[in-house]
Amino acid sequence: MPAPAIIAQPYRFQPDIETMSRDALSALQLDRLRAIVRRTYDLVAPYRTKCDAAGVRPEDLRNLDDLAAFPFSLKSDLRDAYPFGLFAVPRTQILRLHASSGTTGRPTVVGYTRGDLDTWAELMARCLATGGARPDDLIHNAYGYGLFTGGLGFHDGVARLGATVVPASGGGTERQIVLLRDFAATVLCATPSYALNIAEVAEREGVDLRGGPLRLGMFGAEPWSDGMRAELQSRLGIVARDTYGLSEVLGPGVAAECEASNGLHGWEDHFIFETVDPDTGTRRPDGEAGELVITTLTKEALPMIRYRTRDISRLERATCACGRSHVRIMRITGRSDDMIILRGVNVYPTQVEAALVDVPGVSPNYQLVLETQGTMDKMTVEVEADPVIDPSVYPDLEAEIAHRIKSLIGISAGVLVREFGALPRSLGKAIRVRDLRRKA
Ligand code: DLL
Repeated sequence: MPAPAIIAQPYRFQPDIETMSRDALSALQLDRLRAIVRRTYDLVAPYRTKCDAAGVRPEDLRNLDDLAAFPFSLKSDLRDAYPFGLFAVPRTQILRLHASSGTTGRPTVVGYTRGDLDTWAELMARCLATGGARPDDLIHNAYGYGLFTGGLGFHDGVARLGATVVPASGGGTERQIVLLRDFAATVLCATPSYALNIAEVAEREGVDLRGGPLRLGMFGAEPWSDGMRAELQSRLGIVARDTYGLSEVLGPGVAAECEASNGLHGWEDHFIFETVDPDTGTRRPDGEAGELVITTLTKEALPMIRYRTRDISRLERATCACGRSHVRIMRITGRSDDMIILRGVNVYPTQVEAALVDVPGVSPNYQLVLETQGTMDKMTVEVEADPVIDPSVYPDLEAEIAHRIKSLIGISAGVLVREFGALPRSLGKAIRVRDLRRKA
């Protein structure tokens, strides 16, 4: 008898779950949703108050659509309950705390039980494998370790995958490059802006990462454009994949891009994803852009029902070419908070990034400077020239960039080309906007 043909299957961390039928997923979601809403209502007083004010009770949840009647959870709920007021378990059952500082006010504190840490590691391993990482990889983790969820979130995921982790954290870029080269890393985990910093420093130090074993980048934690993806792929000699998450519902590990590179699979056995109109809060149909709203289905310490992420995306529910059935969250355009309204036109920093990165002679280091001019807002795009460009050419570059921004986005922006190295380098999440506008 001939030997059975070996069919090469793409590696999946949890194949049965990742390809579960939509019906089975929905049934699982409804069971878990009813249980978590019940628990949160019973154990988290601020949530109970909100439900009572909205006139809804856990027993009103008969099908998944009934969730639309339940109140949203907001970042301000976490701030108001600072530090532990939304926890559904006693502090003694919390094994780890993380926090994000944000730009204003008190930090947002999140907590994890043993069970939560276990789920997180599993989902992170699933994301890494979905992006293309394998147990035999050597994974250099340049997400910041500490209160930020990126470093330790990826760290535990690599351990669960069974690969080798290098806990590099952010910063000390010259040393990171030595480690990447000497340990022969195959996967780099970092924010895209820090990965660009690594690429630049490697080029400056004469270390060729492109020709080595590095083959995959697992990037996320900030918005980035497809142009930036192309830049990172060619400068580092890798495939660049997008991963998404936020501390309030887990940390990294919520969604990851697969080999089909057509949106990020959001793990529906642990979350429900909706999109809503950012102004009115009404649900948007799948396929239409809106604010992403996430409900956790299994979180023990900090359950979140209908959390408003402020992130703008759209959802696609058709089964992906990779065979995974879980919803696809299309690339996040940006946060509604980061949207700039310039003379009536809505602009996200990533749109400007997309217009910039293809212009020969400029590097993708940029900042948008907002100022008040009379009664109007003015935006100046500051961008760096490549080191080899003679300053006499800067005015031509400025004119070309202004023209591209006008034709691609429809706004008139000032452009200032600066010499290479003039703008700050990212060690984690890049600061893309300097807002100098007078506050009313
Ligand atoms: O940034 C978690 C994370 C770490 C995700 C590492 C991916 C990789 P926070 O610090 O709470 O958590 O920030 C969450 O970052 O609401 C988005 O606005 C933004 N963000 C995260 N991933 C992406 C992405 C982590 N892939 C906030 N694309 C989110 C665009 C992203 N924005």
